[in-house]
Amino acid sequence: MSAREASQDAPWTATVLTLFPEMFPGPLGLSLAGKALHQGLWALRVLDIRDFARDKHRSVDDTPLGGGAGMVMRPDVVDAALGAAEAEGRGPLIYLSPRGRLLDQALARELAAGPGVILLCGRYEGVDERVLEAHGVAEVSIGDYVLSGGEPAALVLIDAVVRLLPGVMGNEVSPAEESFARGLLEHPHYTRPAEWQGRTVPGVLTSGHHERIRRWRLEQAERITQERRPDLWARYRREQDDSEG
Ligand code: 4FV
Repeated sequence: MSAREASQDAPWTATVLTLFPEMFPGPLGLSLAGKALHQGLWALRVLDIRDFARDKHRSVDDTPLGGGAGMVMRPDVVDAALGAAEAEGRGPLIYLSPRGRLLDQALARELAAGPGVILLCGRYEGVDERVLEAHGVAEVSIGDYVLSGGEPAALVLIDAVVRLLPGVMGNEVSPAEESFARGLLEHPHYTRPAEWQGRTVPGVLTSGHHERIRRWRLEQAERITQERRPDLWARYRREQDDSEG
């Protein structure tokens, strides 16, 4: 079997470059993602960036040119690590950073449709710009706030993608995925007991009338999206208008 054939039926693979390999798989080793990992429905490779340090002090960072606080990860060390990852990894090269494209359900679906991802986790103030340019690294952000490292963002991205992989969530599409697939926030959820602390559940949910239940849930998802995320609501309306032509 050729390398190409071997790679073809290899599972979706996350290759992670980090200074804290012990952070992985972490939460991805438990629950849905953990079970899927042990079933081989996806694979995780973790490379320690410090293993690519050259000097006897195994230093991976240096002071920022132009002055300023903090440290910057060295281009030569990150370059060597990226080279190794590209040799064995699969999928797009992604640097987790607040400058990146915001991770959303559409991007998670896009990445799940590919062979995997190679994730570069920064620390300190970040990585020397030249090595990002040299490798054409894409940037992805999980939100407009500053983390102490890219690792938590890598865990979030992998979790959002792995649950979309075939066989991971079984064939039932989760309501959450369904809502976001429609570009809406989720409708409220209820379970037994039907009365809790004097609080009842909307009658339609115990009516057994599936079409009414489906309509009620859509109305709720639309109402909540309009109230809480006018940006998503505007996009949803636009897509509706487009689909109605
Ligand atoms: C981040 C985010 C993030 C910036 C400097 C790591 C930190 C440090 N990554 N979405 N927000 N990264 O804050 O992805 O190196």
